[in-house]
Amino acid sequence: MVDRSRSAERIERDIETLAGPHFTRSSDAIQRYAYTPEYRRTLDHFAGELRSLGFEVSEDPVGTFVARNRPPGESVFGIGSHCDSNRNGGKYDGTMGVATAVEVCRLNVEGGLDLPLQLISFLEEEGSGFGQMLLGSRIMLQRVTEEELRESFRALDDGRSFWEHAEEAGYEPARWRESIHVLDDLTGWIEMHIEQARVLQDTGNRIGLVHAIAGYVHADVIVHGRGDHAGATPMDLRLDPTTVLAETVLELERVARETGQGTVGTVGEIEVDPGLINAIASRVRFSLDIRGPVEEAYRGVAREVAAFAERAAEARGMRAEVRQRQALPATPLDERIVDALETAAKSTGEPYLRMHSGAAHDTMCVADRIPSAMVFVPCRDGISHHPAEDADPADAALAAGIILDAIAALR
Ligand code: HGY
Ligand code: MN
Ligand code: MN
Repeated sequence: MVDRSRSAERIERDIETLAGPHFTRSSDAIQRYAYTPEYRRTLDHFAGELRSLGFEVSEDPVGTFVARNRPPGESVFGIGSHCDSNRNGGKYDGTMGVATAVEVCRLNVEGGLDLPLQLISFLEEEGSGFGQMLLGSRIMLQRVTEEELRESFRALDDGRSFWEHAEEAGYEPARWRESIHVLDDLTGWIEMHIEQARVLQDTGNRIGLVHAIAGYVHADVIVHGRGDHAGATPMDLRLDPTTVLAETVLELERVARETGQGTVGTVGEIEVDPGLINAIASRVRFSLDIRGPVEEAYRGVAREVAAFAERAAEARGMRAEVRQRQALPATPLDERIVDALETAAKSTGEPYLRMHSGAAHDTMCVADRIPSAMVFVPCRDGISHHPAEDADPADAALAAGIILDAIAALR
């Protein structure tokens, strides 16, 4: 029988350590991302924990973290998540999943099970470094192009390319295609993560067994207007691109609601040039994040809203460009692994729920090649991508025991 209170203490210790000043670039939120000292220290923290358990630690050609307790070529079961953060992140998104995977590795040793395991912590799941969500797992699954890595993907901090930053950090981006070999020996994959919504909390469940993950479209809309004086320019002589932004935000809300089927739409990034109180904008750029569990539903909303923005700009004598940043399909997960997790959850007597994930996860990429599933734990009031994010290490300890039992049963 797993001593869950000891597991909860160890998971909490890792989370609280990694919430310290050496592991975040901001004192107001958790902020760490690829090729920064804070992220390097986070990986080094997990490397130390895993080496003490006899794991061999390495990184793929661009920096995805890998640790395994078997030599290459031997089958292993994959566990992990990501430990980079949203730029306005909380302590638990991603990091609790990696800390729980490390706890699974500890229990595997202490319980004398010695199950073959490989822990992975994916680079840039949040996209906080280069604006490209799930970048490490998309690279691994060859869902990017070399041109994007060399040219288009640019650092939010200094505009330099991903390639340049990866080389400067000592990695070999030219070998990015070899990243796929991290998956070579995997017989399955389970990622543990906080739910990032409030379904588990509001239904009184401690564990979510995730059988599908919503797909998404990420795009940018750039509207070109004419920068004029805010005071001297009469209303009927203006080409003000912020009017198209305003109309499109409301149209996105209307179409997403009307479409339903779990479809959601968000405008999270807004840039106004020059962004001055007394100057009409010459250009605005805003992001579109459109997701849902039903592919044709959310992709339909993305098409409709893009066409709306172009028409709305033209009707006002301006031009709108819509550029897709990336898109990943809605992803069903592996029923056999979900069933094994359900059997393990049932044996604990604790309340659990089968559900889909509205948030994106690296598991969407891994599932393309490897039978995969996810385990959720509640986070308070569903708050996430915010420093007020809060979750209970006791739930993570429960998840660790369930994951270990499921892996043992799947052998
Ligand atoms: O935005 C997401 O779905 C993930 O948390 N990066
Ligand atoms: Mn996450
Ligand atoms: Mn996130």
